[in-house]
Amino acid sequence: PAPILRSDYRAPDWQVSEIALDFDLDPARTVVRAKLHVTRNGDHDRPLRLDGDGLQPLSVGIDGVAGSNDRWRMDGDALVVDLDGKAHVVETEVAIAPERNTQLMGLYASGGNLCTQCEAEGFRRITFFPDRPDVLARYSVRMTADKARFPVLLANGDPIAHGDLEDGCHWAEWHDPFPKPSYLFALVAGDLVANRATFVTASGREVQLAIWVREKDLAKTDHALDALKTSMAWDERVYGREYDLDVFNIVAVDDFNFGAMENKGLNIFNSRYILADPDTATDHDYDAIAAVVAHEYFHNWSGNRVTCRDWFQLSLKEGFTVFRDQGFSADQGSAAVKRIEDVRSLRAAQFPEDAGPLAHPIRPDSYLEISNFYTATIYNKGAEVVRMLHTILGPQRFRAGTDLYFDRFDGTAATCEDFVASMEEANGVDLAQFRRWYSQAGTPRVTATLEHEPGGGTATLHLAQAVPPTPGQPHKLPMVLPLKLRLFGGNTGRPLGDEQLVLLSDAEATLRFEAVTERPVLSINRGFSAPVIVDTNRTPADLAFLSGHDDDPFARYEAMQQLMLDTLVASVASGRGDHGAVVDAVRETLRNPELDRAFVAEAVLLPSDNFIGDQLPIVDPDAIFRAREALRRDIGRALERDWRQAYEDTRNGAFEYSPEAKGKRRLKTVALGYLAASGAPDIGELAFAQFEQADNMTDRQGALMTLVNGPWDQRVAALDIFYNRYRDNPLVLDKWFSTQALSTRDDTPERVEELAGHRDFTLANPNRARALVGAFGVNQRAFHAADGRGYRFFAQQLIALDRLNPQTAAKMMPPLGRWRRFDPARQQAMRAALEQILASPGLSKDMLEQVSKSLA
Ligand code: HT7
Ligand code: ZN
Repeated sequence: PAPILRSDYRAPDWQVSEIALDFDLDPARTVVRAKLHVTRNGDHDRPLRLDGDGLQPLSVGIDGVAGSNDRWRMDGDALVVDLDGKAHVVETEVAIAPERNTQLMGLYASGGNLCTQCEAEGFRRITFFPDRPDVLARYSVRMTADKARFPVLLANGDPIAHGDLEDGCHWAEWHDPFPKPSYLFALVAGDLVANRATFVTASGREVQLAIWVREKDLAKTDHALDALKTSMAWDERVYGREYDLDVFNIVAVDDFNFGAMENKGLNIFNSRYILADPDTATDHDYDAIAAVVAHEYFHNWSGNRVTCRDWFQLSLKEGFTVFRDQGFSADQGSAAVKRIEDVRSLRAAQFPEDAGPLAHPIRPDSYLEISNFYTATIYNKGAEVVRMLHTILGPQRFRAGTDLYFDRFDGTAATCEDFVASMEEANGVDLAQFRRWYSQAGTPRVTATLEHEPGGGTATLHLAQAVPPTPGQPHKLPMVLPLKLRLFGGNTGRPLGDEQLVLLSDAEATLRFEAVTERPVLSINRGFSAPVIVDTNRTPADLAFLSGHDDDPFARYEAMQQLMLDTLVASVASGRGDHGAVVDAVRETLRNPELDRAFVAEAVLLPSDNFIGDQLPIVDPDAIFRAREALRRDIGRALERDWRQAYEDTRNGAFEYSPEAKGKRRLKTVALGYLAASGAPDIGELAFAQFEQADNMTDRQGALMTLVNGPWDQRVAALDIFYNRYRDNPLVLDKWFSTQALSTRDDTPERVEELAGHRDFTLANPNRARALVGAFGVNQRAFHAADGRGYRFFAQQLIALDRLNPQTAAKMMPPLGRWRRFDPARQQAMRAALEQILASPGLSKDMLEQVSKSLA
């Protein structure tokens, strides 16, 4: 298949002002009738081309005349209609089978209910339509279904009317007054109950909120509903954005390719991001639920009211909305810890993507399959780019820019360029060079060298930047890098001057600091002000000093991470490690009573195996594991009393979901992990007791993880107890699978193969597939087992999954594509696995793109 190019964009030939959809809903055979009011866009004689995917028209009508077959034809999957006037009405009828839809795109069945997923190109699996985001239409929807089976019928917008029919069926009509692209269309038919609330907007509009789930899950929806109300108020306060319909519905489904979907007025969620109670959801789950509820809600403005002109502009809505949800979460608890978590996930997912065969700019130039571009680069690096604008402009000017953007582009399909131009125009600034962030892929690397003559009064900071080559982009130009920095006196610990924001825009720059009378220590990229890698000439002593004294919590965390990383990289190379500096720094942080427990837990955690591997020219998973375990053991042993103390101090009373209680639980799990690493003989028992006595999932899963990574016999009992207790709860059963797939034990590859044959394992449910196969792919040591069995297993699973659900399969593939980073034997085995996937019959376009780019 030929790639789609950004440079080929052309405005649509036809616009659709209105569409009326009529669904006769049945899982086996749903009939869809669509009536489109189309108008010719510009002066041309091209026919109307309606996208379809696997559809056959049962009938086509033009301007009320049925069956005029000489005026339409199929061109591949598309329906092409010859029209001679300026405006016409085109009617189509198709039949689809939701229960056979394993791709989970279009209209499909989940848990006995029917729901839709249309982003990016799923609407064309429901009806013929110009399925592109710059065609905005007003939608009216009528649904008819068996009333006993599907008592609830929901669609976008506001409910208009409903009624019963004589044959046991009922119907409902919905109308969405806001013109929208087809990717925001949604309907749900099901046996559902609602948790309801009312929200009154700043201008006094009363909005009926409802979260729809199956009856058994109703008690688990309060947290999501609270998060929704908090998000609505936050968007009014921080961005001046109000909700605009009378109802806002959320539906949770168990089978979903992604986290959630922002369909206008009818968000559809993976149940994982809605359902929570203390017994089944961890603190991390609770936080993720609030973040995803907020994210989807915020899309009502950044995505729905202002949408994207084409899919190359995806980061316009996703990067901006992630930035918005990160701001929301930061305001709900510790902003510093939130920033640390966000940077940790950027480094875990986006940095490797930017350094590998699938690297792309946040505004890509081409794609084969757009679903492959819902990436950490588009989302998380996209958010970092928006954050840099916020940093450079400051909060007020940034807000002036977003106000202008929302006002000017409301009701339209915009581009990344429109967003940047709004920032420029609202603030009278020139962002010409900044635009390179949209076009250049790769993580910039900054070298910062601080020099100071002992006894002299001047310090000099040399900064240099380089953006590495990425596929299709061998040469790069310098970027604009907003670097927050500050100097501290290495003897007194005093700050030497204020924090500065330096905009590094040339390849090199030199800064001078006067009146520096003591040896300065550099704190740089504070708050992770630019998404870059920074190499400095700081000594281990400098890093240890900053880890205890920097006044920027992120920089403090970062100094500790760098110290740990430098130590680990040195021990991977030499096979031996000098762990004293890290142990001392961890002790100091752990014993500091001023620090928030959540921060301490993040700061003392070692970098992951994967992140250590990312620092090395050739990844040796076993050497990395050994070095990391040795450091963990030494930190555990040297500070055993401190860990026991921290563990005791963080024992809390009854479960409470507050930032403080969460911080304590986090530190408790980290302390237990270090105690386990210390080799202390009682840890199996301690962990098992925590596992059994826990009144919440964070503590229970924390203990299970410790047991599953270790040698203790209690591991087997705990896994059995966990399984039997939660076998009917799919979300918790996912944790049972993923905890084992992430285990650091030697026998993990065998165990994972065994689990793939477990009666509860299925590739048909994306959460389950991700829990086992996806988690295994990021378990560096197990996945890269020297005998290559991890690769063979992974390839087999991906091939099988690709037949069912290409999107989910293709998204899990990247760990296999990083073969260039490994030794020749692993390279060969990984390539063989990729070739095997490529040769499998009927491979999807999704997988073809990922695998062939990875082999290129
Ligand atoms: N905008 C939504 C993207 C999405 C999606 C993409 C491809 C396939 C399935 C999907 N489900 C949802 C989610 C979001 O970013 O808010
Ligand atoms: Zn989004």
